[in-house]
Amino acid sequence: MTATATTAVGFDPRALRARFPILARRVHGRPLVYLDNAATTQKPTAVLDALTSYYTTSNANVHRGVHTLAEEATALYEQCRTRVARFVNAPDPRGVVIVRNATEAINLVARSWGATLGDGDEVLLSEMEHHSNLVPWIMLARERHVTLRHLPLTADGRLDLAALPSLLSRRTRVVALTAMSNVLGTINPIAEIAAAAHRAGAVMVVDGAQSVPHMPVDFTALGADFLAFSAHKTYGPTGVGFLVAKPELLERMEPVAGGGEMIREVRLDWASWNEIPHRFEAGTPNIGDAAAFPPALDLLEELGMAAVRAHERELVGYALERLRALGWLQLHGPMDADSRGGLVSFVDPEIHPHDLAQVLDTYGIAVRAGHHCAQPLMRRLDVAATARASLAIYNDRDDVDALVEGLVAARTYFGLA
Ligand code: C6P
Repeated sequence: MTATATTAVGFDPRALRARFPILARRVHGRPLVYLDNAATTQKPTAVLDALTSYYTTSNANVHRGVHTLAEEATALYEQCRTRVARFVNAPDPRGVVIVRNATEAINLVARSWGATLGDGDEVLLSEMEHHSNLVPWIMLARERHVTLRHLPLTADGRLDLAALPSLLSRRTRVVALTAMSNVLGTINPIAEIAAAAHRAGAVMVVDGAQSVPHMPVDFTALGADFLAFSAHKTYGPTGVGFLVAKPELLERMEPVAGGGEMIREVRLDWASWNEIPHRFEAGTPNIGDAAAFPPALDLLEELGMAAVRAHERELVGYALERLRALGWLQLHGPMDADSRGGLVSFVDPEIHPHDLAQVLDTYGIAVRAGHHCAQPLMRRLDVAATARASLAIYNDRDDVDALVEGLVAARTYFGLA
């Protein structure tokens, strides 16, 4: 075991744990080692308090009342929008649509921007996408006879950029890529690809579900047109996500759901639409969870996203080194910590990933096993499933050591050691 230490960048992950009450719990009589942060992160007390405070002091519907509670609820809800815009350096909070999650954000683009596509138009994706950035486009392709193309991967799990010129053409209307793979950990060169997409006349959709919580993400500097991410993977509540967009693109888009709040005027057989972003937020939104998200952003801003990335970069480098040294694991994705975010997918050739995850759970270690909602990538890697450990601000080398000890113990458990 290594001594607890402040990271080179200046925050102490172990000290941070005191701010996440769930991390004090025990699982099967052992201290919880939570390594499933790519699925969802844990929530700090400040978020839990904000949720309680919203419901105990300010609960009301938004944008619809002149009474004090309604004004407070609206201010809290709109503050979430403003804070998200600031956090990702979006030019204008009017470009931030509050949705349920990253999935809904991408579906909104595929349905609404996608409605401007037709026969012969192309959407460029990649082989490493999560189902959330595949299925909405498959649905679009079925409806509108759009052709889907896919950037292939190199042997070490990066986007094969050599294939880009042959896949990107004047027919390409949308390029939609993950900024960081939830299986390989690969961090993709989005700014470079966005520039190429724009030269071809396409819009750039960025799936930021895994990048926004773990590294500095600058919507403007990336050259993104649309960016999707979820609060629940960013230390915030479930049920809230964001589509960050260039306002001028949203202005040109039709709503995909009709109802209250999204209209300007309604007659019996006719309606006109509200201003952006409200045009895309039909019905009563998830006010409470939106109100509770800014404290999560406060925490990340307090640490600094460059420091968060430096911490996770150091830790994933350590994890790669230790897991590799075991000698029997197949590791997926680039082997250098600079090219990847804080997660590692691995396969023990003798133990099914589900069995491995179950044994690790008996040691209090939470990892995910399965296809990680990336079945085409599993096929490309020629595996049915992987186990995956994913890191966050409150993890340290002790957690990686516990994982390694758990993997050794699993071999003993299955009579392989
Ligand atoms: N991945 C995991 O890997 P939602 O469920 O909408 O909050 O996020 C969807 C999503 C989109 N893109 C990427 C790259 C993702 O990793 C995810 C969610 C989780 O464990 C759940 S499958």
